Parts: sequence; structure tokens; C-alpha cells
Amino acid sequence: MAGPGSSFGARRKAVKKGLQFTLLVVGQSGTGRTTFINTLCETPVVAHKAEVAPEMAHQEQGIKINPVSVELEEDGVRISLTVVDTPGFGDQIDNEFTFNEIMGYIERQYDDILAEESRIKRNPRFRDNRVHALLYFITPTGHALRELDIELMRRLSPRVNVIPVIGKSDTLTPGELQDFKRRVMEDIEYYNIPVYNFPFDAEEDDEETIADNSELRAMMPFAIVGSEEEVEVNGEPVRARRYPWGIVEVDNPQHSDFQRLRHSLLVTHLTDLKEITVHYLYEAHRSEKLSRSIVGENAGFEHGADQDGSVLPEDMATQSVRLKEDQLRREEQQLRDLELRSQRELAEKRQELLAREEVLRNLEARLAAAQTQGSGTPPPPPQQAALGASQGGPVHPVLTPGGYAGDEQHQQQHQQHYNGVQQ
Ligand SMILES: Nc1nc2c(ncn2[C@@H]2O[C@H](COP(=O)(O)OP(=O)(O)OP(=O)(O)O)[C@@H](O)[C@H]2O)c(=O)[nH]1
Ligand SMILES: [Mg+2]
Repeated sequence: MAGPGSSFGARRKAVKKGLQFTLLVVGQSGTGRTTFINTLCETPVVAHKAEVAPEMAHQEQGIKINPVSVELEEDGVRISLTVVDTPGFGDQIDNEFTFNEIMGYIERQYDDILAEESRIKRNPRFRDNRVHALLYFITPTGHALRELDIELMRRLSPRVNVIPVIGKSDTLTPGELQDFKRRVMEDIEYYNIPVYNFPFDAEEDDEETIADNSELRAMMPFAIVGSEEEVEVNGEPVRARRYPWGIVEVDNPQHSDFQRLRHSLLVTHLTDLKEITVHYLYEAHRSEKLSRSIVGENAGFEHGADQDGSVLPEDMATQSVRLKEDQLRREEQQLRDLELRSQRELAEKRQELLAREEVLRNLEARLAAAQTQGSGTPPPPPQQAALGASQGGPVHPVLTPGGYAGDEQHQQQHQQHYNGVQQ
């Protein structure tokens, strides 16, 4: 586990470099998405829906996917936040198309990175646009989830961290809100929808993390109030909604969960949401996609594929295991190659060293012989001459105390060689 030192280091790096985070906002028309986005970004980054003439009201506009980016600073860390609004979701009689459009957008970002990862030469300007969280705006009906809500969350949860929120929650009284929250969570549990529930490990995580995550989990679905207006409260300007009977403050925890949700998205859980996206959700998409292409390569009639080339669920796991095995085999082979290369290099170095030692011995012997000659002692033993010849080179001229007799160039070369050996 990373110690405090390393997390401090990571934070310092984040302070310098900044963090990137992408949030997708989905919900039926009029649930307060645009107001929420502008409240979150503290600036009007998204325009409100233009008025539609009555004679055009019956015409379906279709879903649009509008990303906007804004630079924020939270606790001294720069955050490059991309918010993707999806006007038009749930407006049609048949919503199949809008589900597919949103799913298609999320998967396209995964496919882009998959393609980038497979390139031999990476594009240095490539931008990772994977969606790290999807805020699903539940209409504040006060009843329970509707089929549209269940279907959207059920379909998208395997691909993205879905966080359910109640839009315009100030339209419910505190008691109604409490009951509505409970019923929504019961439905999510009943339909087994794997929403992002601030996961923690009771045995591994520290007490603070467990307490914080349990509290956030208990707040789900978050009650949202948005406002682009400022109202003076106790002489201070606060973001609020003004009604004849009072004021609803966006950042007041008694009035809404906005502040808590914002802090968890942009500060405390930003990294967790990104890691789950990269290591689990993207990985699942990647291995399914690659499995499908393997089956596709096998003409779609191999065991494990339907006639249409799609993978049977029970064979998905086998395909993934096979992919992992292939990858492991490749990595093992790379390791073996590396080991062989190192052994070969080591043997070459050893040979080189031995050869240099030999040269050194020869030089010493010649020096000794020259000294003996100079002092009138007998010439060196024939073994020395043989050594010079055995190296395949010419037999060196006799070395006198003053240098090689009659061959200055040769002498220089020898001196250079000797210096090299000394180094
Ligand atoms: N009571 C209440 N009204 C809100 C809140 N947020 C927004 N509204 C109002 O609800 C209406 C719709 O808000 P938008 O933010 O435009 O909703 P939207 O989901 O973007 O709607 P489309 O763009 O039409 O899909 C506006 O009149 C807002 O002023 C809120 O938290 N509480
Ligand atoms: Mg809008």
C-alpha cells in the first residue's frame, strides 16, 4: 500500500500537473441537469434549452451529446473537468435509440483508447475521454423508480460508474424525500443494478475511509438543488433558490446533498472513480471486444459463438482466460529472450576481459625482456615470442628502453592500446 510519503508525492504531482475528470449527466428533460452543471462549474457553461414554438412541440428532437470543459481548482489542485450533457434523453415514446446513443458514446471513448494502445507509435496529442462517472437524474416523483430509470441504469452500470441523484429535490418535503430515497435504493437492490456505491473494504480500509464511504452510501440517491443565482443570507452572497416561503441554499447540507456530492466527485473519490473506470469497466469492455474479434476471426462458427458471431456468455470467460494466457506466454518469452541476451553479453564481456589480461601479460613480459636485454641478461624465453605470434598479428619488433626500434607509428599504437588496458 502507498504510504503517506508517496501519497504526498502523488498529490504534489497532481498539484503541478492537474487532474482530468469526465462526468456524463443524464436525465429526463426538465430535471435540472443544465442548472446543476452550471452550479457545479460555478459558471454558465451550458445554455438552457431554447423555447420551442407550440406547433413544433410534438416533434421529437432526438438526443444530443454535448461535452463542455472547464478548469477548476479544488484544495489547491487544478482539475480539468469535462461535463457531457445529454439533452433529449427520455423524451421519445420509444427510448431504445437514446439508450444506444449514450452507450455508444461511452464505448466509443473506450474503443479510441483501445486503438491508441495498439498503435506501434503513440500519438502524443491523444486525449483520453473515458467517462469516469454518470450522474443519473431521477425525476422527483416521490414514488419509486420508473421503467425508464431502471432500464437506463441497468444497461449502463456495467460500462460506467452510475451515481443516482434526485433532481430538483427541493420539490419534496424532508419526509417525502427520505421515503423516496429509501424506495429508490430498494428498487436498485431488487433489480440488482451495480451502481457506484462508494465501495470500501471493512478489513483493509482505514476507519476514516470506512466512515466516510458508509455515510455517502447512506445518502444515496443524492438530493440535488441547483441555482445559478446568488441571494444575500446574513450579509453574505450564497447560491440559493428564493421562494415566497423561504430560501433553499445549494451548499447548505440541511437543504441539499449538493456540496457533499461535489466534494466527493472532485476531491475525495475522483481517483477511485477513475481507477474503477480504467481497471475494471474499461478492462471488461476491452476483453469482451477482443474476445468477440477472436471469435469473429474464426468465422463465427467455432464453439463459443452464435451463428451471428456473437459470444455466448458462458464462453466469454474462457475467451478472456485464453487471451490472458496468450499474454502471459508472450511475456514469458520476452523474459527468456532478455535472460539469453544478458547471458550472451556477460560471456562477451568475460572474453574481452580475458583478452585484455592476455595483452597485459604480453606487454609485461616484453617489458621485462627488454629490461633484461638492456642490462646484458639473456633474451626472453621463446614462449613470449610464440605468444605474440599466436595472436595472429606480426611478431613485434624488439623493444628497447628508448622505445621500438625504427617504428615510431607502431610504437604510438602500442602506447594507445596500453593506455586503453589501464583504463
Ligand atoms: N425547484 C427546483 N427547480 C429547479 C432546480 N434546478 C433547476 N430548476 C428549474 O427547472 C427548470 C429546468 O431546469 P434545467 O436545468 O433547464 O433542466 P434540464 O434538465 O437541463 O432540462 P432540458 O435541458 O430541457 O432537458 C428551470 O426552470 C430551472 O430553473 C432545482 O434544484 N429545484
Ligand atoms: Mg438543459
